[in-house]
Amino acid sequence: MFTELPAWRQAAADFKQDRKTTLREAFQADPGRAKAMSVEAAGLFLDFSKNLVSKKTMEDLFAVARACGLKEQIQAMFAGERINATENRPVLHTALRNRANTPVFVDGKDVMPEVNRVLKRMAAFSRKVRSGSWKGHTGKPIRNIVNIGIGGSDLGPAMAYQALKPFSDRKLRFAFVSNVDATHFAEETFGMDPEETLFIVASKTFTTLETMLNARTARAWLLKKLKSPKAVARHFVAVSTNAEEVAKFGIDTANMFGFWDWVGGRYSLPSAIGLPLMLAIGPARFGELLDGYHAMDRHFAEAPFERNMPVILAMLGIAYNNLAGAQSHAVLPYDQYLARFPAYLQQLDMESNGKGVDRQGRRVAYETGPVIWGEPGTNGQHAFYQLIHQGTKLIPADFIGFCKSHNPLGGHHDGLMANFFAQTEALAFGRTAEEVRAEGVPEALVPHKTFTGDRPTNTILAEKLTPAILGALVALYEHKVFVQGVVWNVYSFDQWGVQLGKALAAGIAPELTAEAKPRLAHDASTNALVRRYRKVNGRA
Ligand code: G6Q
Repeated sequence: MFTELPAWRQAAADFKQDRKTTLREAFQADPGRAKAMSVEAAGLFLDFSKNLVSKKTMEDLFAVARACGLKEQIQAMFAGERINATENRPVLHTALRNRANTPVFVDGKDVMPEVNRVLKRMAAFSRKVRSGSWKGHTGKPIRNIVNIGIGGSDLGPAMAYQALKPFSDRKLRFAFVSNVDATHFAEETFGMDPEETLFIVASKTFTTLETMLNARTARAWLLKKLKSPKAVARHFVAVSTNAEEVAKFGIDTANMFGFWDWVGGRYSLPSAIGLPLMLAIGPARFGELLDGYHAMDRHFAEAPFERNMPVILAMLGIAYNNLAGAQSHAVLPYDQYLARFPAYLQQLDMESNGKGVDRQGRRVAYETGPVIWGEPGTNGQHAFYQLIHQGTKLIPADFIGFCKSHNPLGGHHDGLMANFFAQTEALAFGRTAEEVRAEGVPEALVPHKTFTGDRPTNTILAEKLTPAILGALVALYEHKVFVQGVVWNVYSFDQWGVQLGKALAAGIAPELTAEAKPRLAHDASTNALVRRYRKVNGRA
């Protein structure tokens, strides 16, 4: 257990000591603090100096990482060892963007030729659709592309499509349908012409209830207008690891883009799951995204922990989580294109490290993954930042911003970034009662207008939001999550919690629709709710 390591005890003692010093004092005492506590990698600049830690505590935390065998575990992941032990699988999303093309072996077989082959097929298909040479059943080019998938088969491409919109072909309209609520399908496809619409059914297993139901609805929607079942071949492609189920659904496996069981759903954006993104931004830009991922992968694998961005973020998060009682972590992108980034990170982080037993199957005696949340700035400032500034909870936050905007209109970007810099400054240094008084504020209001400061933030700054920068950013968080999983000794690459919901819903579904009154054997609450639903729908 990491909590029993001498290095951890040292970190705990030093961190306690650090917290007696305010950030104002820490910055005053060390003019070199900002420089010393900043790193640069893969086009990202990270300033972590506004954290409640001294350089000594950081050293302790790196010693904890070392004592947990982090170096060896990083190597094991990149080398394709079966580190996803509960599913007996390697974890090789890094192979998907291994631009150096060095061999990566799974069971003695190099996976790179297959990875490259699928990328080539995706590129060829994307070129056809983008150029208009891929025609629909009635000979019209494709104008609408609808991705049907959920969780890992939705959040990545949906987030990245939005993030990289300035690079996308604006003649194509993209939609992402995930929810089993038919409203999602109905609203997203509203006004689309089936003759010009291509569906991508994205599902690793090709058995997920929501996705299969949406895919069947999509097929019916298409055939209602196009009549002939032959149309399906021109309007449906699949992204999956399960060729058998794809064929059963009626999609020609020639129109299937594969990936592998060593790609976790929430890590699958750089696999064929990224097909809608490639269709939007084109194969070359998609390649740049992979380059960005790869640059961060190499940084993570090679940089010493002291300069290693994912390791730094991970160990800071662990300090707040396990030594300061922080329950959540905010991600605040100052870029409207990254509006879905917090939601994407919610899955990445919470599904990976939201675990309550360790790798030995014992209930953990310490806190694991935090609640991840956030919204783009400046919107959040006018909503929930109040609590971050003056509330009683400690909420470490990542501020993500860019020096240049894709939409340099008027003074918007400078205005945005002024807020970006001002917020972390205010959070760190606050406003003392004396400062408030000096402004002539009446005494009764002084406590209300005082800001304690010492609210920790990381600032991640890049030149501009490009495909490569997005790749680096996603990889940064993937590896941060990995490091934390190592220290917390949990399995970050399974998600048994998702399976329970899938199984329970499958049991209740027939009870809702049965003609005859079903024998309900749930608890009293669930039984009553099911009965009420049946009654309102006119069922016995
Ligand atoms: C991700 C999870 C989960 C998964 C969805 C969709 O890591 O496993 O979010 O991606 O349940 O699964 P399919 O791709 O198999 O439909």
